[in-house]
Amino acid sequence: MKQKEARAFIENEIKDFVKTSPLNRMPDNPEQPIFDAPLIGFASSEDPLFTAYKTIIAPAHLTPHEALAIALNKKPEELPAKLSIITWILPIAAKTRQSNRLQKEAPSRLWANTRWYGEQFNDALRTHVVNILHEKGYMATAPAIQPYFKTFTNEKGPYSNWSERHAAYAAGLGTFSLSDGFITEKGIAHRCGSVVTDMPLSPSYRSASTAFSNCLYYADGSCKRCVERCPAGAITEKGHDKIKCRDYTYAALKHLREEWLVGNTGCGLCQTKVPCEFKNPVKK
Ligand code: B12
Ligand code: SF4
Ligand code: SF4
Repeated sequence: MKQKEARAFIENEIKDFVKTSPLNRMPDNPEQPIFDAPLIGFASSEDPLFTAYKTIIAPAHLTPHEALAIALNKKPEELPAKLSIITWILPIAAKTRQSNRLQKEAPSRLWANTRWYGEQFNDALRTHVVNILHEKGYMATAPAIQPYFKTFTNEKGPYSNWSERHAAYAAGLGTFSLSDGFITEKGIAHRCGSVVTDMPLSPSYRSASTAFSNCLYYADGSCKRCVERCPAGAITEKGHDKIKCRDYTYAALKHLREEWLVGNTGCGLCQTKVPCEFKNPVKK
């Protein structure tokens, strides 16, 4: 398969799965999708960013070669020199975003369902992409659902050994922001995922001039709407305090997890009722 055809094949498979999977539906309303049509991008393991992430994130952050090698019980040098990273953005449906705009202290029920059931769908999509690559005879892994996937804590707060947003940044799908969220052409209210494979796929073009250029605050010092939206006081002009955010979402919202029977409600008030909610606010 030529690289252009291979990209189209992967894109169609992901779009189709998002459109047709019964898991991409709210549990109490099968008519209501959790996520809209995805954005899809491709990155190359040859991109020096993946080594830079060992400094930008932490030494424990895996390169694509490490992530695939551990999954296959091989050494990184036993794999082909060039690997591809497939990444996707799942924009959160309008009805859910609108319900969260009304919230001031805690997420809406639809947002919490998106965090919990939407991530189960995202896991199913990761598995689906790995399976179709295996069927075509390629190696593949979704690092975020591997047993080796871990979340650590340092003085700045939690981080993981495979950051989905940093993979999406490498694939040109968006940039980071004052609130820490990842702003794409479909905005900041989304969930994302990725797969590493040896299928040859040409990388997408990364047009952003910096890792923060889609955020109005970094573009011209304006906006800061996410600062006002955060009930935990976790966002300031200095950025996002991950410890305050984590403590708020886990400790202060415990009663909602119990009431709604979900393992995590998320929060996302900083991702709704803000200019970057469903579009790139810097784009003219
Ligand atoms: C740990 C974790 C958390 C922690 C810490 C979040 C964090 N910012 O790291 C806590 C519990 C606080 C958290 C909260 C939330 N989370 Co969370 N979380 C994760 C997890 C599991 C790992 C994140 C990670 O490894 N981060 C690594 C650290 C270092 O990243 P960072 O601090 O954001 O990175 C900064 C630096 O790298 C910096 N930087 C500095 N210099 C440079 C230079 C370059 C070149 C680059 C590229 C970057 C860069 O830019 C970044 C932004 O400041 C991911 C899932 C995954 N496996 O990726 C989800 C994930 C990040 N969470 C997600 C979501 C949605 C949330 C919440 C909205 C909760 C909810 N569902 O309602 C909040 C939002 C918090 C916020 N304001 O961003 C989504 C993010 C999607 C998005 N729209 O951005 C993810 C990707 C899950 C998913 N599969 O979709 N989360
Ligand atoms: S609300 Fe404004 S300042 Fe905050 S992340 Fe979005 S664009 Fe940036
Ligand atoms: S930074 Fe954390 S606590 Fe604050 S609004 Fe965003 S998700 Fe909620």
